[in-house]
Amino acid sequence: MNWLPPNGALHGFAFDHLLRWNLAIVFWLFIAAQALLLVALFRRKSAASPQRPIRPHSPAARVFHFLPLAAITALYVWMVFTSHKLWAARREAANNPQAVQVEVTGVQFDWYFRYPGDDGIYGTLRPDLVNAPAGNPLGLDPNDPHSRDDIVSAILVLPVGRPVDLRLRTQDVIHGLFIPGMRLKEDAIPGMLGHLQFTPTVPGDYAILCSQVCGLGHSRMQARLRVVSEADYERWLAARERAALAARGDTQ
Ligand SMILES: [Cu+2]
Repeated sequence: MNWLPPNGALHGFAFDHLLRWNLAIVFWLFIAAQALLLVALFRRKSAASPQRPIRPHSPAARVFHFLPLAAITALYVWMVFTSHKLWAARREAANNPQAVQVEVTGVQFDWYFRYPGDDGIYGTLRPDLVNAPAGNPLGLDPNDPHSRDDIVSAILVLPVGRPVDLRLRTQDVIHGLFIPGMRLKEDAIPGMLGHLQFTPTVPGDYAILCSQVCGLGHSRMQARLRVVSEADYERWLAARERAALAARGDTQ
């Protein structure tokens, strides 16, 4: 039974493996708990007859009762540590200079993706300049030289096989960046910058959703991730860069 969407990320195999283990463990624990409940129910019924009064538990029985509890505790501790390792690897900023830098902004009800351009530095954003109909949905400051080459896109394009560092922010309420095909899910919190690191390994198109109910248009807050070859990525980036500079009246 495979009901997970196709995986396109390097860490996805470990993620799916852990998810299946966790589901299998809780499934069998559930079955065992229900079976024990039924056994106890029927045994109590027959044991509690007036001829056979219920005996207090012996010390040996107490130890026997403690053992399954200790086993389950150990199991849950193992589940916490293994999943935390995987979780932390996606979020601890590693400052990898090879990583493709993209800033993701959630806005009711769109996702915007900003590439820092040739200088590799994100330009200043000013909330008072935010104006989506005029082509400046993030409020790029035209007076900041670092903003000049920034590229703002409605689609996330990434090269295959290269590590990616997503910087996550929101312009209004809490949004949840959810890319099922990349096994990524992280909230964008007002006033905070989040980080997500991963490596796409399979070219193709992937859905980007919002996993937090962020308002009336929440269900249509969707975007696309397109994973392409390194050459196609460079071509796309150069074309967008030229378009961005032309739009800002700068042809350098
Ligand atoms: Cu949202």
